[in-house]
Amino acid sequence: MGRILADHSHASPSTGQVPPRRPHRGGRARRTPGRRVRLGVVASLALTLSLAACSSSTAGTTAASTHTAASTGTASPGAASGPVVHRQLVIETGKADGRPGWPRFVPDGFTAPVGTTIVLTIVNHDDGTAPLPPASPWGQVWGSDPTYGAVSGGTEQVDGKTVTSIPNQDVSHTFEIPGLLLNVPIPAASSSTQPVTVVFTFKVLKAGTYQWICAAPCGGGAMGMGGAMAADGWMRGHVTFS
Ligand SMILES: [Cu+2]
Repeated sequence: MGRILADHSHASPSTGQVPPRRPHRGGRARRTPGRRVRLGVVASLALTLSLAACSSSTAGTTAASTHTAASTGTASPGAASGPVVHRQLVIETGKADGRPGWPRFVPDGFTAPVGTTIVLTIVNHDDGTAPLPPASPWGQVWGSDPTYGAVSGGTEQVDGKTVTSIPNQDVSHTFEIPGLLLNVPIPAASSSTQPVTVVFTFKVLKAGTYQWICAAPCGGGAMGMGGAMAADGWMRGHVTFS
């Protein structure tokens, strides 16, 4: 497993406290330099650490279908009432592009209407983990704080199962929008040929263009924050709500 530094992070959402926006990334997780951990070999020697990647070449798409959901009759602010749009992101591994160690989200962003229920599907083909520090809150699903402009139920579905968090050591990537205090943790695929699908439903109340980032140290370099983590179009990009 990678060596990990203490996370200079915020209070857990379970405390009920509203943490400030995340600190600069340099103060976050640290893992074994430039290496990712393959599932199934975690107990092996450190030399087994490798830049995990799969060979899938599945192209990402942004679905744009819109429909109106039937009224649920619930008062939940994240309930799928009113117009619904679907968006999809695919996490490819570097092997798909001949660049090991450069996983990326495809496409690297999307647009959606403000106030519309957004059903975001993220298909992860990466079977490697990039463990978060044990105290990191970014293994949890975030997105239910309207003061930040986003609301949802604080849950996601992983291959159809509803969860509120992913164990930090099992996180492969996250889709996080710091400006909206929104975070979608994504576990590793079970294999290079068996992707995992995460579905997150949310609604953005504040129009604007926001940067999204991956909170997991899945890139290269000593801190795992280089390479794909430091380049737009790979592990960070922008989304626009208008
Ligand atoms: Cu990542």
